[in-house]
Amino acid sequence: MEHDHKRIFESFITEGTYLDAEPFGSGHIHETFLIRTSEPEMDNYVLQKINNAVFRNIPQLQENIERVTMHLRKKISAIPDSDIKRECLQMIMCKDGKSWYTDFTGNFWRVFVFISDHRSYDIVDSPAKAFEGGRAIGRFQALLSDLEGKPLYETIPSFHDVEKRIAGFMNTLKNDTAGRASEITRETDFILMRAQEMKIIQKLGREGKIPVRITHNDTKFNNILFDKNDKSLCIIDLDTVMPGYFHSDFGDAIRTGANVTAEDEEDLSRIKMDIGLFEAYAKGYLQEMRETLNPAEKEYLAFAPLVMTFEQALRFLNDYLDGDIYYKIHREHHNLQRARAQIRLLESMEEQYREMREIISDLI
Ligand code: ADP
Ligand code: GN1
Ligand code: MG
Repeated sequence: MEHDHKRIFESFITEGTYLDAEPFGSGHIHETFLIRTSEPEMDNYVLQKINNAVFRNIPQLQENIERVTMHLRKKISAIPDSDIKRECLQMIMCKDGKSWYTDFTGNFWRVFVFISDHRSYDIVDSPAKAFEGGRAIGRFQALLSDLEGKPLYETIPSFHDVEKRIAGFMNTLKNDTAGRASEITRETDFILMRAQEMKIIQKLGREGKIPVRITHNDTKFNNILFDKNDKSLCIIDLDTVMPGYFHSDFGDAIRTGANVTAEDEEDLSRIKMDIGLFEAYAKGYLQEMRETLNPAEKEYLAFAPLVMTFEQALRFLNDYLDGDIYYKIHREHHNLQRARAQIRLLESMEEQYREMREIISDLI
């Protein structure tokens, strides 16, 4: 459906004159557009049609982001020489006083200031970038550790609850609504064989050994924006900032930032976790977070990428079984392809797990 981007954009309190809109970025969830303004000295903007099948409660989602960005803004602006415009995501209010706009067909829209002159990476090609990414995520977690007020809303309930995801997968498999279960028996066996061991972080969480923190929960490497010198600038995609375990952020950044290929690489023989990128990321992360992590968090840090890669394989496979209803897909069988790539990546991590553990224990 064609939307009137100009009219929607003009419902927000922006500066500059609408020039044009074009689809932007490679996110899997929202529809994102870059809005250019006519005046070169004015900001450009990002307009997003929020995926409300994924995020069911828009007021809560938006309230979380308002609180988080306000807190980050306060803290980052107090840092000497900070460039607040580019180091902190800025959401723009709508003329009716809310931070989102509802169009006449019931779609929800929001606007951010476009972070100018940034780089983002779907694949990381140097330890220096991995180190910077690690630092950025560590810093992000540290900055949010003293968010005041009530807990953030759980914008997607049980988002990284591996136990629930496994149970949900069994159910999807049984119902087999899209009639695809028989195509994926190898992948299903792979998942089920590992189901028990992947629950360990959650079990330690339940026992109170691993604490609930404020985490980003979607630290795909391309959600870290860099400047032109490849220094980390800003963490975006704040929809899932909520209570969680540090491991989810560490693990997901390794899953995406230490894989030498794309997340959906078709040639499985090319997929590998690069141990040098892992080490560089861990160094950056621990530089910021070494003092904060408790012993159990440290002990299970090296295992986190395996859990997150497992979870992602499971989620892609589950969506394939469901008939591709959650993630944007770009071709037939895309979710199956993605799941296979994650399975191969997990195997590569398993092959290198001893080394991963040694690296973390040397760094701690
Ligand atoms: P999704 O949840 O669909 O991944 P994101 O919020 O991550 O949505 O946005 C999708 C893409 O849009 C990002 O990967 C990034 O390239 C771009 N993007 C989002 N917000 C901004 C921003 N404020 N400035 C520049 N680029 C942005
Ligand atoms: C989605 O929004 P995006 O594209 O950064 C997803 C992540 C997955 C990722 C896999 C809210 O991330 O959890 O890990 O795709 N986000 C949501 O590519 O489900
Ligand atoms: Mg994103």
